[in-house]
Amino acid sequence: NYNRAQTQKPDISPFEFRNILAIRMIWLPLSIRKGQMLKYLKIMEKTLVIFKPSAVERGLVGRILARFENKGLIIEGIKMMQLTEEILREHYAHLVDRPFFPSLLRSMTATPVIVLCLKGNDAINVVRMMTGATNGRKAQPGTIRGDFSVSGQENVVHASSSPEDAEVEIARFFRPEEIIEWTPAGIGFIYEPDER
Ligand code: IDP
Ligand code: MG
Repeated sequence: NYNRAQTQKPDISPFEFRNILAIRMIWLPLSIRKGQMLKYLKIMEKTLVIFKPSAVERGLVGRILARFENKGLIIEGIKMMQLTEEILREHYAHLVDRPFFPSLLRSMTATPVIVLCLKGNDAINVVRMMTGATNGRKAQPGTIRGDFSVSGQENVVHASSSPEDAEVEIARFFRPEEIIEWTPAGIGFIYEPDER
């Protein structure tokens, strides 16, 4: 029954909810242990990944996706789409004046791409580390770019580079209803309680 994987949200009356909230607000300043404090901070992050035309065209989608799944990242959004000049001028706004921008535009619109929203503790950093340096020739072996690319432009994946960028980029490529919040049934074997 795949519904078991969904986050279980118990029915709770507004009255009970207010009580729990009041208890938490008193308890929070009292809980000085790191583990207890962490429970009240939002440590699960979401990040945006794009499988570029260089990944789609070369049939690398499954292998790259498997790396993220193997790592324990949680897929909360995934779809195929055709990028346009308009969305790329926004997404690569920091590069529009660079001489290689027309070439980057052509490359990123050459085939449809696959966009993903991945969730995890410190997901933005974790995914960037897995992605490797921009230029595939400089990226460490073992990273996605290091293992699957030899080019500065045709570097198979995009990954958000900061929490601010991640938020904007997820909203740029997904409608809110396309991001599905859920928790795998086996989350306790991916993280310890204080890590999620
Ligand atoms: P990033 O993808 O590692 O975050 P950015 O500097 O944000 O790197 O550049 C976005 C994308 O633009 C790169 O992934 C790459 O495809 C392309 N790009 C960046 N610099 C160059 C370059 O010097 N020549 C060709 N393409 C480049
Ligand atoms: Mg970038």
